[in-house]
Formats: sequence, structure tokens, C-alpha cells
Amino acid sequence: MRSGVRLARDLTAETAPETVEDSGFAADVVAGLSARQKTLSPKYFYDATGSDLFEAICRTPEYYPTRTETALLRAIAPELVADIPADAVLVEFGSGASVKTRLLLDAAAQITAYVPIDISDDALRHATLRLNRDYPSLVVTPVVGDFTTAVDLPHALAGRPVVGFFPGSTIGNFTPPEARQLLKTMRAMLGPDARLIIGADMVKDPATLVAAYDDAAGVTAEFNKNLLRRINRELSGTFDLNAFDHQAVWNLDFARMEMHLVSRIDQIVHAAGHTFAFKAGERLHTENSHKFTPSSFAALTAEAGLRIERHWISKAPEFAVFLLGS
Ligand code: AVJ
Repeated sequence: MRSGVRLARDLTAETAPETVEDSGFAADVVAGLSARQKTLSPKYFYDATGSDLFEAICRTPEYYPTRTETALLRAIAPELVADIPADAVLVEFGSGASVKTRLLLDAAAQITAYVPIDISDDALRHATLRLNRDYPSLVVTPVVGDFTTAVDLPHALAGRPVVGFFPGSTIGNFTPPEARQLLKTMRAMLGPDARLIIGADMVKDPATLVAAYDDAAGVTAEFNKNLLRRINRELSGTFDLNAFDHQAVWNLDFARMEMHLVSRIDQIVHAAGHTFAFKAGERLHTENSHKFTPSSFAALTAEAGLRIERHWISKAPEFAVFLLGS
């Protein structure tokens, strides 16, 4: 990784933001499709089409997390930012279009720099341009990359108070051991005395959960299958999207929603120079979305050396925002 990070002011159409890591997409696809239980990482959902499809999911009536979290953040923003010191740096993990960020920025004039980290170069580029337009005095320093990898914060921001922001229940995509490791990485990256604001979706009745991941208009199904389209396009894949069904299931034992793509038939698929056989009914596991209770979340953060300073939970369908300190 290069250590000098480009400031947003210099970010124009022909200069790419900092890239932290190559995707490893081909290697991950080959490994994932070769495993006994076929699996792909949900981080690969978010190419330009996938990011658009996720935005469309957020507009479906069934997918409550985004609108619930947004309303909660708007309501609690003054309390949430009350203790943030002057000249603070906001670091966001998986920033996408940086929409929720604005709720914090609007409430906290003391945040004067923003470091959005995202895997989608396009999303980051657009978000940075819009933020520069709407918050002219905010220093925006975008970093393209997988936020699970520790990134050095820009040297120009060293010594300033840091606030991490990880909304959207993205933490739910990680198994508990992975989430614990991720929280430790974030804690190390943000430094001592940092705060960390995390949005997390709560356990609730399975019908509400399943509907949220299997909307009637089929947007989530499209989002799930877009992973196959992306393999076709980028890795010379031969997936027939009509030969797979989208499936969303509540896994009670692990307190998580799971998405799968179920092969309708016995079939052979080529991708990344390899050949993969699917049996009829065989499942390709594409995502876990863990759901939490206040105590399961507290146990997770405690294991990472973080304590919950405060938390807020919306009315049903319950979504929570946690303010953590180290
Ligand atoms: C963006 C990871 C929080 O798990 O709810 C939406 C992604 N998957 N519908 C989630 C998603 C299916 C979403 N996160």
C-alpha cells in the first residue's frame, strides 16, 4: 500500500482514489465454487450494478433496515455526536453513497475531515464529488479498498480525535469470529480513545426477516443473481441466471438470515478457466446477515476490547445504533 493518500480536492475523473488491495475476485470465486459447500463472499455483490441494485432494495417496502436506521440516526444525531471533540475525523467503513454520513455531518460541525473507505471505486468517486459540493469546508480523503484490511489513516490527519462509523448492519455479514477480528482491526486503526458508531439489525420475527431478503418485486433476487452476472462478465463465466433460484432463509441456530442461489438442475458451469458441477437443488451460499440482541452485541464488542457507552433501539422493526469506546 502506498502511504501518501490523495486528498479529495485532487480527485478528478482521471485520477483514481487510493487503492488498498486487488480484489482477488478470480481466486476467491475458484476457491468458493470448488468447496464442498459452495460459497461466495457478499463483498463481491457491489460492482456498479450491484451497488445500484442494493439502493433499489432499500426502496422496497420489505427491506426495513436502511430506512429504519436512517430515521433512528436522524432522531438521535444530536445525542450521538454530543461528546465528539473539536476537529474530529470521521472514518466510515463501507461508505457507499455516504448518505447516512450526512446525518452525522449535519449534526456535528466539529467533524472537519472525513475518510470514506469503500470497495466500489465508482460509488466513492460520486460520493466524494457530492460531499465536496455540499460540504465545501470538509476535507474528504477517500480510500478504495476492502475495509477488513487495516488502512493507515492519512498522515495529515494524525493526532486528531477519531470517530469510526460502520452503519447498515454490515457487521452482520461477518461470522462472530470474523466480526470480533474486524472490530479489533478497526480499534487498532482508529487508535486509542477513538469512538465507534455501529448500526446493527436486531433479531425479530422470521416472517419480517425473510420478507426483507425476498421482496415481492424480486429486487433482492436480482441482486443475488447479479453475482453470477458479474462472474460471467469479469471471469468469462457461463452461468445461466435462469437455472438458479434465489433463496432467503432464517437460520435460528446462528441468528442469521442467509441468501443462497439454488441450482434448478444438474449443470456444469465454467468460470475463471475452471469447471464446476452443480447438482439439482445444490445451494451456493452467498450471504450471511447476522441479527443481534443487545446482549449478543455486547458480548461481541467486549471480546474485541470495546465497551458500549450508549445504545438506541428503534421501535419495531428493531434496528440499533451502538456508541462504542475503547
Ligand atoms: C448491506 C450487508 C447490510 O445484509 O442486509 C440486502 C445486504 N443483502 N439484502 C444486509 C443485503 C440482501 C445488507 N447489508
